[in-house]
Amino acid sequence: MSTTLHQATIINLIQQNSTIDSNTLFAEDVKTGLSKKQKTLSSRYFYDGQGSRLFQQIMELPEYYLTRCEYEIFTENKAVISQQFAQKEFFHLIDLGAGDALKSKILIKELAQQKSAFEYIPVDISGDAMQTLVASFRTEMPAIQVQAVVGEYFEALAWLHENKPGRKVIMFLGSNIGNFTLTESISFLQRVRYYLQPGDSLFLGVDLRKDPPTILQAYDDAAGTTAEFNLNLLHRINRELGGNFQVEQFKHYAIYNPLNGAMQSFLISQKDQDVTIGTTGELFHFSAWEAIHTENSHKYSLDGVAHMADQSNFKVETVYLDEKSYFADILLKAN
Ligand code: AVJ
Repeated sequence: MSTTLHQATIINLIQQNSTIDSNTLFAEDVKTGLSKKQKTLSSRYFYDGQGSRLFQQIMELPEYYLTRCEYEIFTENKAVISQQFAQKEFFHLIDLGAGDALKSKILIKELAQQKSAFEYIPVDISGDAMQTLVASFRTEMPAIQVQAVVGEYFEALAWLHENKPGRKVIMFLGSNIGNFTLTESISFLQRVRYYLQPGDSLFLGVDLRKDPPTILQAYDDAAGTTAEFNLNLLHRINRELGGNFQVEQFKHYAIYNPLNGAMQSFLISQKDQDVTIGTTGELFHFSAWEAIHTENSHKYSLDGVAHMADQSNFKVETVYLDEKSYFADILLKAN
């Protein structure tokens, strides 16, 4: 649905029937993950309505430094970053997983002040988030051209490839790349690179390696919000797939491995128990203290990022750091 009355419009790439499809996909992924010898559930399923609200709370926790560090980088460097983005010609500023776009708006305001010619294209799987974002642009910055896209990252990039030719700057912020394994993140970067021309850019946010307890506490906060966020995955299975998880019989557990920078989260069964999933009729057994692996949040070295860039045909142009060097936003140029 789009209208000429506004500069800010939304396109929905998710098919009408997708509630059924996405539920089936969720059920299948749950079945596959819980059937494994080492049980897993994908972190991509954290973000239902409740999970998204809990993640908003996580971003405000004193222990969760990531968001504040990236906000600092944007605030301190907005003039230079905007100049690097803008160059001469018109460009598309694509924000993968935009959410509330709190950090992106800092740059957008700066770009507008510098009178840059650009269109802002936030991409998110949450239609609600994109409605809210578009509405906020209509009131806060009505002059900015905004084309929100509701869909999966590569579905959106394929649509943009067809419909929005021209120079592109893609942002992938918040260390969202950290949920991928090293192999997955290189193939992600290669797929992103496919949609870019030489000279186009990728602005990548990554959480850096640091004193292990600092990292660990960010994923095991004192208030228990991260535990609630992790356990919500079981509540979601109960709600959407008719599961009968006794959620209080599971506990959140987080470890950091300084050898490979893998911050890992688990849900641990505190007793011997069976769980059935109503929609598929599947039964899963949990031994006492058996773990479900639910998330990786990788931490990087700058050399590691340079290696990933190398493997995906990007060149590291500029590295922006916060004062403590906890987090980096890295401008990569497509070769
Ligand atoms: C949204 C993937 C960047 O890994 O830090 C926060 C999600 N998980 N606390 C992260 C998350 C637990 C977050 N990302």
